[in-house]
Amino acid sequence: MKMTFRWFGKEHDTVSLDHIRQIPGVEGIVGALYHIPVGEVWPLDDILELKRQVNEKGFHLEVIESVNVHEDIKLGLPSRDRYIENYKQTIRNLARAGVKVICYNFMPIFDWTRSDLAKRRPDGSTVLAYEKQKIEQIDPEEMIRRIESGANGFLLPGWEPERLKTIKPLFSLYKGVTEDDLFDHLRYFLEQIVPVAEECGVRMALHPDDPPWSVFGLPRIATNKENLDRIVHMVNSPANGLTLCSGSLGANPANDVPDIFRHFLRMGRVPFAHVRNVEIHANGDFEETSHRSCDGSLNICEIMKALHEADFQGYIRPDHGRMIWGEQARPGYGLYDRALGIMYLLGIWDSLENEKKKQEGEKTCSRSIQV
Ligand code: DNO
Repeated sequence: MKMTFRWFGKEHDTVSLDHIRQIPGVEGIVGALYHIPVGEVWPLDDILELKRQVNEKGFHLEVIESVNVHEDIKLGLPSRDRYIENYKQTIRNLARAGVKVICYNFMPIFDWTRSDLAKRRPDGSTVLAYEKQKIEQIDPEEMIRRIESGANGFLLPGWEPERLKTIKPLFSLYKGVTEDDLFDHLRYFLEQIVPVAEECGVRMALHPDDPPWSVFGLPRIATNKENLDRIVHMVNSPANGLTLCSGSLGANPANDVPDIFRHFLRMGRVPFAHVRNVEIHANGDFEETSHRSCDGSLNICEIMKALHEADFQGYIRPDHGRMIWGEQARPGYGLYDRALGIMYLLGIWDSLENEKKKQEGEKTCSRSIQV
């Protein structure tokens, strides 16, 4: 397991690489080029510059989150081919810079969706939260305004203003696009990009939809075990992988997250994992919590156990953290609670490793006695 930390770059993050260096166990930075419009090729020089900054502080840059997919590809428009060619070139450029995993998602128009970016928890921390009723009552444009005004002046990943300017025409383009259409459009995309990823030694890692259900009437497909299974079978290659995100999948209590992890880990399709906790309320609303199992609805210990049992060699990162200790940062992406999250995840991992070593030690011991 290789521990990583998401970083938004010198100009866009309150957290510095020097801060991240002081979190025990972090080996790599999960980065992206935020100045390249969706659909355009990521220039090699810009990637190399990011890599230089990250390497200079002793980290690797082997995971990218995300190379976003142009809406024309998700919509299956004839213009998609040009964007797919660009995507292939971005994969090649990233591979030349040593990138091994590319995280992406296939959610129409919106990335992750929340009704509240700073809901107060009983301990005084604030967290990202989702209330169905609030989402149902607002129109998508109002939603964007709220997200923008609650973002503490930061650009939120997946909510880039230039992409969202086109929201109204996009909604009409999605009218009539069904889940099966979206599966077809994803298949078309994967059939073209996975061979390129294979050739370059890169693994694609689809992020599940967050939350894992339809919002604003738009189709969503990366929502549960069955659909993810359908997706990994569309192109049978280890390069067609998943970013298993416990918090996204776990927002639906029907998703048995440890079971989903075990299933896809057994198949060897999990190059990247996001681990965080959510508290699900009786009416289906949810809010994010600390990473600790007893603070939320997910059994994080069991999820880590699934990774450990599979001898997980991929990349992992703590996911969103609460805003604590007066920190002012991009919602979900402060330093403090994500650092606490890492210590929790590593604590579980280390104790599992310790047990394993003890058992192996005992085995070796008893074997040598028998001999
Ligand atoms: C939110 C993130 C997502 C994720 C993308 C991956 O904080 O988990 O924005 O990066 O969905 O493509």
